[in-house]
Amino acid sequence: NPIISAIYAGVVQGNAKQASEKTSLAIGEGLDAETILNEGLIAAMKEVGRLFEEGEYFVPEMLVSARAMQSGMAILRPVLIAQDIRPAGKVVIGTVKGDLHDIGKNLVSMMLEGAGFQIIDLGTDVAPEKFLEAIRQNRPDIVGMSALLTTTMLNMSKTIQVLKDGGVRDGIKIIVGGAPVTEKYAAEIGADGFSPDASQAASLARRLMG
Ligand code: B1M
Repeated sequence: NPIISAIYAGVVQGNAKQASEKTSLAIGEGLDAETILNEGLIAAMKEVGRLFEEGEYFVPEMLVSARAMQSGMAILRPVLIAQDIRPAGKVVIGTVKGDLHDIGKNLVSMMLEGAGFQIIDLGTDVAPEKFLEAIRQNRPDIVGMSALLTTTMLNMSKTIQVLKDGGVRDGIKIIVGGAPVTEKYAAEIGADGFSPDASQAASLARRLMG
């Protein structure tokens, strides 16, 4: 379908106007919302992830594409909600306590949204108790933690302990990332997954959903 192709191209090229206008057009033409989502927006973000992993796209290109995807999502979301189309899963995400860096976390959120997940973003400087409360309230499938400082990285481990003590650890999958975080550290603190970048975080989340 040429309209779906135009949505796809709008997102891959980072053209937010094209992505949102063509999404409106597709809805107006009566195209299926799930098709617009899966073959337009999500397929395009998958391609953006691939281009990033191949080194053709860098963080700025990925951010611009993610914004284009979000502008299409903003138009499609009410239609999806009205049709009760289920998201791929629910994710609670935040940057851990003491840490104010949020560019990487936002990028991860956008890639997860691009992969069809519903995102509850707790922001930065998120205390372990705040993660716990958000999990109790929202019942997510996945909890994501980001840290950019070697000092705040330790709060990932503290948060996992608080989630264990709060009795919610077993019902969720925990994924972690951020510049100082490694696969080895993730395993040490008992996280379920680590991803070095936003694009692989989306494929990791899909894998963890089974
Ligand atoms: Co800060 N800072 N900073 N900083 N800052 C670093 C991290 C630092 C490495 C710079 C340096 O000294 N070379 C250094 C940390 C040293 C260390 O701990 N080893 C540092 C420092 C020291 C500080 C302050 C302490 C400086 C000071 O005040 N003395 C201070 C701390 C504030 C605080 O948090 N309490 C501070 C402040 C700031 C700014 C506010 C000025 C600003 C943040 C603005 C913002 O985020 N809104 C800032 C910035 C911009 C940086 C650098 C330059 C860039 C970080 C960034 O956004 N990268 C950074 C240097 C660097 O990393 N080269 C630095 C781009 C982003 C897309 O990458 O965040 O790595 P990243 O995310 C990636 C992956 O890591 C991964 O996917 C993302 C996309 O591919 N990922 C995940 C991230 N989270 C994930 C979660 C996942 C999965 C993957 O699952 C849930």
